[in-house]
Amino acid sequence: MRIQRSDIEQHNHQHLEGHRKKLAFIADQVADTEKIINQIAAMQIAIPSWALGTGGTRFGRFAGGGEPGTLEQKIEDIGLLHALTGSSGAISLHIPWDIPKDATAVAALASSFGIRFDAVNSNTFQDQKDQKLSYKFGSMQHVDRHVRKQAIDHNLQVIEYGKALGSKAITVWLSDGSSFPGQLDFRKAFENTLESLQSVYSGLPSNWKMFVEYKAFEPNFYSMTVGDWGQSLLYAQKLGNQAYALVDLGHHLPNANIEQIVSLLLMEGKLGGFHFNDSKYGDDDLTVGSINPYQLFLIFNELVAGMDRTGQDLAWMIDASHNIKDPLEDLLQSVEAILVAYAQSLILDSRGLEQARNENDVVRCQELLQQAFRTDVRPLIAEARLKNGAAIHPITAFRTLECRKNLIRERGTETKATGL
Ligand code: PSV
Ligand code: MN
Repeated sequence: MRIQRSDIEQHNHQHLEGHRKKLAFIADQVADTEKIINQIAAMQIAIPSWALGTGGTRFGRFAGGGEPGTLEQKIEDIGLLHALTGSSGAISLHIPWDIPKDATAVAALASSFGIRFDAVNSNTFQDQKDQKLSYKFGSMQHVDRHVRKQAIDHNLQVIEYGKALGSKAITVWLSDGSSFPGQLDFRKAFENTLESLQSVYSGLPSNWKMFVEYKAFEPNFYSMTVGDWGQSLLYAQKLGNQAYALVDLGHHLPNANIEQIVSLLLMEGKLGGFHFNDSKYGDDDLTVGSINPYQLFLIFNELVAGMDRTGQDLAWMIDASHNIKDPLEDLLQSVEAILVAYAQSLILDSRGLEQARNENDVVRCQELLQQAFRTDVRPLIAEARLKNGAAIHPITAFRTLECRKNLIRERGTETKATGL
């Protein structure tokens, strides 16, 4: 399904008057609204190719119908999201779940929707059909060098797929680790992993980045070989200046201060990218901003402050896939939550905050933060969407245009997207 410009125009026409009133109200309270709206309009968030189908748990999966069965259909779905939001003009591929068979045709299709290819992701956390050696006991950390070699070759192959599509980064997330004490020599596991990553790093094109993503737990439950930001940073520092740590919100132990991690990684010039999601208990893969929007805002404050100071450019991606909502509506909510947190951090009186910090005026610090957090910035985001030719209210438009019904009509009810 392709959304027509006239559909969006009609939707916007219906909501314009209400929108203008709300915008005038916030423009009265916030300085520099024009600049902020432009910054919001420029923000692009990558959609992972594995989040377009219904997610599942190990207990079951309840498919909703009309899911994309091919990479081409996934690109069409992101095209739909991008037409509605104007902020999701990028896709992140997971290999081998989504191998582009004809790279030129796939790239042309994506560009017809205004979509570019973000980081490509490798997968050595599952065994694939016809794969020679198993990753049951790890991949890059493995005691057998043949398994390590297989994992390295896979990552080099992923880079090749990415090159053909115009990607400029590879994200390596390893499920390597151990589930029982005594199972693993931590030091050897680290050294093997580093050596394997070095082999991949040496195959990296000079204008590419490598993101080393960490996770504290799951699928291994005693130790993870890239288990926290310290280990990620250590690998990235040892690899070289094209390597960075990648932070995924759901990959921390409960109550970790993620905003502080972000701040320090940015200080070191070693934060490469971000995976957005939300969680209550673990890596729950919930919609961004659905549980803890204040944390998201605090993280964005650090991102914005750090990027302003260092001019670093980050890769933003949603990494959530759960099992209840329509996956496209879920992604629309996630994109909105990211933009809300971004906009709130842009309206923050950062000079005032600096002054209050220097005066140890803790009360004022909190007042300033919460003033920004409690401002309804949604009209600024809707205005940015208007500028981008997208919809004032994406979810309302998705429903009025009966997007899911159309997708089911085109693809049927018995569809299953590739992914976990
Ligand atoms: C692992 O939990 C992760 O966050 C990694 O980014 C994977 O690539 C992705 O989820 C999909 O399993
Ligand atoms: Mn992730």
